[in-house]
Amino acid sequence: MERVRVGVIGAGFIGQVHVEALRRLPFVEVVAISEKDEEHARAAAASLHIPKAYGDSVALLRDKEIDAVHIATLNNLHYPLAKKAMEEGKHVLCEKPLAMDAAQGKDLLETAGRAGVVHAICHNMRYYPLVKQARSMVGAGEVGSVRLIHGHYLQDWLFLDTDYNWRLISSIGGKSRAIADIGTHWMDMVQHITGQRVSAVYADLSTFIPVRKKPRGEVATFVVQNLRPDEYEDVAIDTEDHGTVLLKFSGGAKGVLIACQVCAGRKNYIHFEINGTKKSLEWNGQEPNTMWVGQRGGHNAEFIKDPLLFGADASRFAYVAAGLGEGYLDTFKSVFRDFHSWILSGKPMDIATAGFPTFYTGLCELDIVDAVLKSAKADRWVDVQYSGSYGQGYL
Ligand code: SOE
Repeated sequence: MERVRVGVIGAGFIGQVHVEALRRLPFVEVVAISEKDEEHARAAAASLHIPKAYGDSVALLRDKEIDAVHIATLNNLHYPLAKKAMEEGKHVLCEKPLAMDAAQGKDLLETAGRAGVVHAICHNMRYYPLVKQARSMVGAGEVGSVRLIHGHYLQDWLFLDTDYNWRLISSIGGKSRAIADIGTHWMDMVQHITGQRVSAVYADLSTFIPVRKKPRGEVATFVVQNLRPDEYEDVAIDTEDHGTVLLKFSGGAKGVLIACQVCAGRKNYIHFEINGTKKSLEWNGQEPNTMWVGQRGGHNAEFIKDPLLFGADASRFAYVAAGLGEGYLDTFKSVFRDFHSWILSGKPMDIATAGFPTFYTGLCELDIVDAVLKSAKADRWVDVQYSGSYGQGYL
């Protein structure tokens, strides 16, 4: 195989991000795109200059010219499309969350094993260069043993009751929203940095806006519409706007995550602070090219993203020199580079050494979300029951 030929399913906000990032990899070719019907598929293929358009995603999956597919659809389509894709022998990269619950996630992981395909979940946040550097510093012992892991993922795109999106509806987005949609990004990122797994949770979830105004027409992610009152219908919301989750980790660290999609002024504020027995690290995704390094008995420091100063295992995730900013879109290039390089290598899939987030990572995140929902309902600590058996390999 000289190049990986890719089909992208879904041309919404994130589907277009996938196409753009794939086009930045010289050994990948985007040959097809699919959408919910012929008209939308042709419009997407025309505007993105992609040779083939499919109004039926299963037809795309049957296209023999395609080696790998990216699933960038509504969450409730992830499971059936990923399963069908693997049955057609396609390698699969799926957007998060992997499926609607851990049972579906486990079935996808087992199907991938039987099909012998390469599989990945798009937890891109772990690919920010300074996040990789934080992992390198923790791994090298510079931070000491990690005591506390805390932070947020805050947004405001669902702040108003007229803000509407498919993620609000549990039958499409899944039983959990704030935690599954953005909280899992944070949890994947901090587990990746520290090598510690979430072992128990105590969650408090809130739906601050129980009834929302759904526009009668089409709605896209991060798009605001100002309509007349009669152009809306009231919809009861059954998913959380907010989650505060106390955390225990496998290496003894403690922590807390606040994930919320109705925080005025916070756009995509993913933030962590890690306090160890030697140093502390703090970083946020809205200013991704600097990291604060705190220490006792010395000056604190501001670490500017600089591949020349990075650990050997982190420098390949920075594409340009210090002072030249790298951001959200670059993280997709990096996770896709790892996934498609593995496909190109022809190596059999190996979850423990893949180095990129796999379906097993996605399954572990679903196990955590299941524990969060159980804890919020029971109002007590719940141990995470991991349903896969690959140990720590995914972190
Ligand atoms: C909406 O919250 C969303 O698009 C998430 O679904 C993405 O995973 C995140 O990267 C940006 O925000």
